Amino acid sequence: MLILVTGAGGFIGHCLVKKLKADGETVIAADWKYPEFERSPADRFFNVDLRYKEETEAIFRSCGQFDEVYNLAANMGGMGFIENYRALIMRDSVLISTNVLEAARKYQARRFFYSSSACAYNTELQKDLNNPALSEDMAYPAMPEAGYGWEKLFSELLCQYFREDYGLVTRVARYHNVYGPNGTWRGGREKAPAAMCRKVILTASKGEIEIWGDGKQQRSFMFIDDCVEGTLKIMRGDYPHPLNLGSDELVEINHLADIAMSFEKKHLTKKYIEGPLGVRGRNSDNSLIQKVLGWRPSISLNTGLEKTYFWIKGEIETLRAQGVGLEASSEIPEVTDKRYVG
Ligand code: GKE
Repeated sequence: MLILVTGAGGFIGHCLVKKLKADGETVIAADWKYPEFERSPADRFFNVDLRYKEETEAIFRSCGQFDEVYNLAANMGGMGFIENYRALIMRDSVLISTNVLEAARKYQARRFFYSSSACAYNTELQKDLNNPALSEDMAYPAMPEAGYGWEKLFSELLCQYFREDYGLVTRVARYHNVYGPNGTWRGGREKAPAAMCRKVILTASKGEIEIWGDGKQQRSFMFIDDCVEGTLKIMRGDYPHPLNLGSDELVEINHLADIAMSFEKKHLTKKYIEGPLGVRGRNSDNSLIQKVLGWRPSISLNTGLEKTYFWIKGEIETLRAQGVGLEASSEIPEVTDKRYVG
């Protein structure tokens, strides 16, 4: 098949391209940046800015009719980023989502996939610890994560209306905090799993690591291989409405840090500091995806985090050998690239 993956310079997009190439597909990649850690195996890589209609359409004009379009492009990151750049994220991602969807319609793509997020869920339902897992109907009445979450809901609805009004076959997954090798692990856009690994790796035993908040926040974290496999399942299935794609293995951030420490038997103390917290508790209810697609994630947090930990450790050793200084503590990213604020 001829397949387009936007956001192919990002973590999940790049891993999806690798899987599709391994399956023997013809894969066109598009992003304003190349993958951070390794070369893209795509048959062609359009280094374009999908916020602009012309640049987006040029891909479709040049490649012809796609069998599948996966729109994973967005300006996003972990809480350190999405809490500090709401206008930027919402403006950029609404433009990207709209341009890619419209081009897919105009050039008659056979199927369209959009990566939504657990941040689309009503935050009022995520205020308690040991909270109920989020099922798909809990996005409305709407009160999603500020900025980022509203763009996700907007784009979900746009996919629904393009299906209803134009007959475009659209599929939507709500990703729940995806992590793994090749994921961003420093610079401020990283999410908690990579952040905990980096902090533990860069802190000598008996030292201390910083944790935002009280560490009692709860999340579930889905390993990248499960995310890629579930994405293909949803794209190629017949269920047209948004589906959770996440792990239902609930973990407290304090315990996430303990798991990271266990890999090299480090005993570090936790220093609780101010930071962007997001919701108090969030988990994925996987009963609907199991019912409609017979699918559930298969990689445990311990297994996935260990792979991630030692991959990050390898990256750190490579950078250290190049004389790059590295910080354990998290930073809030300074967005200086002019395209982001253009
Ligand atoms: N990133 C990060 N870095 N989070 C930390 C840190 C740290 O050093 N220390 C503690 N935390 C806490 C955060 O305060 C938050 O309560 C929890 O870990 C998870 O933060 P996160 O992984 O950055 O992001 P969230 O799960 O809150 O939200 C993310 O959800 C995804 C979908 O599930 C979003 O930022 C998006 O990346 C995405 O929509």
